[in-house]
Amino acid sequence: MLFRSAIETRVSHIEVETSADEKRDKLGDLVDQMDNVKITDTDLVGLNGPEKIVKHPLQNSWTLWFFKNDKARSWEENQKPIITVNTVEDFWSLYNHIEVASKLPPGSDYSLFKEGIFPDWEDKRNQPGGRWIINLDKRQRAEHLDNYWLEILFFLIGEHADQYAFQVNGAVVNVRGKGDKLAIWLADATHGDSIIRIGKMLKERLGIDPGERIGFNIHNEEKSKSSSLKKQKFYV
Ligand code: MGP
Repeated sequence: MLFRSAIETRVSHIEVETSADEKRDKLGDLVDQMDNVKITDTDLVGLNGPEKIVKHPLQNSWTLWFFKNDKARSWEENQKPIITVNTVEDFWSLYNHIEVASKLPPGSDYSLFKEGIFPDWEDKRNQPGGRWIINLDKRQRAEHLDNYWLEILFFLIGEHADQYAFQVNGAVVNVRGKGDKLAIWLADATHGDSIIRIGKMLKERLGIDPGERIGFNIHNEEKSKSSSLKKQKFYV
């Protein structure tokens, strides 16, 4: 929250929709609108010389992707990169301009991945990996979805996995009528220690009851097997 006010002094050339309905209708357009958006120092108004705000660099650059469930297109084609950010301020600027996950139409996803990683199982940096999954039932959306997603975003951009941060490729939120899903995607499914550590950190950060179990799926198994045969290799 520290950086919100600083960011709000900026003018952006992204149009901000006003009503929730309008936002929903225009989500497809949002992807197009944001296609060419670059958040730069020129977005700072009237701040020159010593007053100029110094942006706080993130350790990695992160790309936000939006998945729009368009049946006329392939799964891969429905994944659209929105923007890449590499400072705290640009992250907030982006976050403040987009709809929260709970307001997205069912079938949509947001993904935040390290720059250069496509948010799919096939990307060479995802292939050997897997994901920690948090399933929410329908009633949990209002209370948890947006908070959990924001906590996960902080976990990523703040490199909260510390010495295991090399494992963290990205995260996805799936907004679904049947129940939403959140996942943190890790790079290497053979690196048991770091997987368990990250799973525990995730549970703790989200305040998930220690008695509740979450599972880690290996991408290769998810790709090749029907959901009834999916195996979860790790639990915390
Ligand atoms: P989903 O969107 O991850 O979850 O996968 P959803 O909608 O809850 O469905 P469920 O099957 O988990 O209950 C839905 C479908 O999208 C998958 O069955 C795949 O067909 C496709 N899909 C999902 N992912 C993550 C990928 C991916 O990484 N690559 C490709 N090629 N298809 C994917």
